[in-house]
Amino acid sequence: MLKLYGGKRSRASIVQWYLEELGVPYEFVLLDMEGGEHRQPDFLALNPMGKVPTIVDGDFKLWESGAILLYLAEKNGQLPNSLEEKSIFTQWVLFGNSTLATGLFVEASREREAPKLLTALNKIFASQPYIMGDDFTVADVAVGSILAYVPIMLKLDLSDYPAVLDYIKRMTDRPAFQETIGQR
Ligand SMILES: N[C@@H](CCC(=O)N[C@@H](CS)C(=O)NCC(=O)O)C(=O)O
Repeated sequence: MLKLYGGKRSRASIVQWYLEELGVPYEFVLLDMEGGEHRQPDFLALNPMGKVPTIVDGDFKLWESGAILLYLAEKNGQLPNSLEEKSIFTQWVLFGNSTLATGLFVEASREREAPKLLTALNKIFASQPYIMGDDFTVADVAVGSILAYVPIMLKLDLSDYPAVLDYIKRMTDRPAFQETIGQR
């Protein structure tokens, strides 16, 4: 069975959310990160960076939440075949993990970046329910998890972005979200 390594409050919940969405069986290996279990040789053999999430699927080891999400999507038949269409999913997953996460969570650039990113996202969600259109996809896990962390972790007023707020509610209402990130 696929093993997902994570800490009590860690980005492993993002991967766990998607595993629940997919209905893929997995074992959650809870590391004692406060006790430094992620810096021990056994775990560093799986991820030399000593970070979670990390998965082990059979003999295959993978880390970085975005790479894991895309792996799971492809393995479970959730990605299109064409290079161009697939790359759009990669674009959104990388956007969520890098541009959006940095723009919202790095204090030094938040004031400058957040309005630009949220305005663009608001425009998208004003005309469609999910990142890729009418269907929930792995792109929503990557982007939706970062947006859903805003009310949990930041005191950022989103009232100028009503479509983003509606989107966050659509994400957080999902049973698989509530069973995972929602438990934080
Ligand atoms: N970009 C990475 C970030 C991974 C990351 O920083 N994880 C944190 C937990 S949320 C961690 O393992 N921190 C332990 C450490 O840095 O020692 C991802 O999305 O997987």
